[in-house]
Amino acid sequence: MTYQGLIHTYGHLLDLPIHSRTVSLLEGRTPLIKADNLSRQLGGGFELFIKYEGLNPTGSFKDRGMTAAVSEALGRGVTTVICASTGNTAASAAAYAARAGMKSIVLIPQGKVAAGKLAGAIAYGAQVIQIDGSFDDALTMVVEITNKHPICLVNSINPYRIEGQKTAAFEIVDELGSAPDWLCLPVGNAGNITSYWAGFKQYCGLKSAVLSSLLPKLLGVQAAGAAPLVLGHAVENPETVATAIRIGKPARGEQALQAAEESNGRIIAVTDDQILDMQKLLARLEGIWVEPASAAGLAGLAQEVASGKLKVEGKRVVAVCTGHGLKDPEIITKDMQKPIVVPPRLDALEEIILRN
Ligand code: AN7
Repeated sequence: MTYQGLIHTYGHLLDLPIHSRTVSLLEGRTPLIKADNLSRQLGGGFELFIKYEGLNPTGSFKDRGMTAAVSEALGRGVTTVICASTGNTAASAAAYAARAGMKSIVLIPQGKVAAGKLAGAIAYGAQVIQIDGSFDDALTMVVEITNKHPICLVNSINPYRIEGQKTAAFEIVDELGSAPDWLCLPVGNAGNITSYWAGFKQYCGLKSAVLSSLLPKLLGVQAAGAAPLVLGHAVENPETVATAIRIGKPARGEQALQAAEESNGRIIAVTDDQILDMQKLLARLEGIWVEPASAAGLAGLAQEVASGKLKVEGKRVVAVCTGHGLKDPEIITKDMQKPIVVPPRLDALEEIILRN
């Protein structure tokens, strides 16, 4: 049968009201790619898989939650949705709202959103408003405005976002036959780690009574300049090259900490250099180009394995790569030398490519 999207596939496992009217772009069913070259580079002896969420319709995992949130909103007669965003939520909300015939408004931190995300939000017809402040300021504003006006909030405070995003855990279990030993992923506003944990608990619980032995340990990874869950307090001026996770007061921070603890995992931080090095390594060893934030989970894994704090020998590890590299091309092109120019003659080409 042809694929009909996440709500069609997993709707019976999601807590969505019956008034929901499905809005789908056939999101989900993203590949789980075995990454043997990278596993070897990290010392080997374990199975590493990349859950490539950048292959969702708008280029990030946000589409999983957005199909659920917008479907619920449409069925309730909502005409306008709003979100604060570091970029990916904005593009996703705008696309699903467009498909549902709704208006979308997105608030973004001024100058801190990657080009592909901003362009997406505009292309899908959102009203884009820059806030002279942080993501956290923008989130406070959208919460306040939706308390006052009949506009639907589609940030991950919206419970249906979490329901939709649980489906990534379901897919991983379906594909592997059981949960992996470790799941590593970036943490920003902490909706995704919350969703994965809820998803694994629900789906593995269906399959066996001895739940705890079947659940993965969670390794949540923040950027060092935006690591409130590692520091134990909000960060007023978060800074990181991984703008997607440039968040100082995660809305679901408490739940994220609880999920990590319950799973016997943890939340750690990595530097911007570690993130960019991993972005490059993944692209060059595996042909998988992700945006910087999406490399954070793997950068955290590499750090823990190298320091001996995480023993991966014989284990199965899934790294969630949340967004596509095309979202943020400038990170790659800003420091690079312009490609060489040659005249349109074979001898000139030969001279260049055979030189060394
Ligand atoms: C690529 O779009 O918060 O911990 O406003 O875009 O669930 O917030 C994006 C977050 C990881 C963190 N990777 O997920 C937004 C936004 C990418 C992201 C995260 C984001 P959460």
